Amino acid sequence: MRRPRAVVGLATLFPAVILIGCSDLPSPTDASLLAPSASAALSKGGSDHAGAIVAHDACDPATFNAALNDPTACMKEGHTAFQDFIGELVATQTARAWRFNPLQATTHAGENLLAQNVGGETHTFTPVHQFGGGFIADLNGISGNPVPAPECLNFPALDFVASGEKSLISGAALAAVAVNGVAKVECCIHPWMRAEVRIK
Ligand SMILES: [Cu+2]
Repeated sequence: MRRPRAVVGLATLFPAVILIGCSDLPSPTDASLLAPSASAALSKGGSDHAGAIVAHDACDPATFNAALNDPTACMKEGHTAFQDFIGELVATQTARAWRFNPLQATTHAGENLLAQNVGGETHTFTPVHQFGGGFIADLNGISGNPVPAPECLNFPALDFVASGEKSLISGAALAAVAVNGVAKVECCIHPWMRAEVRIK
C-alpha cells in the first residue's frame, strides 16, 4: 500500500521512524496475507465482509498538522490539541479518543473484516500475534509499549488507511495470527488502539 504523507510527517517529528521503517525491515513473510489480498477483496466491490472495525480519533487539525509539520496529518475536525494528546499519553499511557470500535468483534472463519477509519489521522488495522508497540518509537515509549509487535515493522505489508477511507482485513490474515480462535488487531501508529476478533 502507499505510504501516506502522515507517516512522513511523523518521521520528521520522530526520526526513529526512519530507522525502524527503512533500515531494518524483517522479511515480508506475512505480506501475502495482509495488504494485497485485502485490496484485491475490496476491489471486488467492497461487500466481501461481514463485520467491521472502526477507528476513531479526535485530532485537532491546526495543532496536529503544525506539530507534525504535515498539512495532511489530521484531515478531520477533532477537539484534542496535539499537546493535550501527548499530555494524556504521558499521564495515562493512552489517548482514549484514539480507539477501535468494537473492542471485541466476531467473524466466521475465512470472512474478511471491514476496516473503516472515521478519524482524522491515518491508522493501520494490523493483525498481530501479540499486542506490542508500533513503529513510532516515541509513541511506543510514552504509551508503555517499548517492544514493537514484529508485524508493525513489516512496512511493505502495513495497510495504511487514511482519514475517511476503508480497507479489508483478510480472513486469512486473521487466521494466521489467531490463538485459540482469537486474532489480535492493532494500529501500528497508535499501539494502544487494539481489538480482538473471535473467529467462529
Ligand atoms: Cu492509529
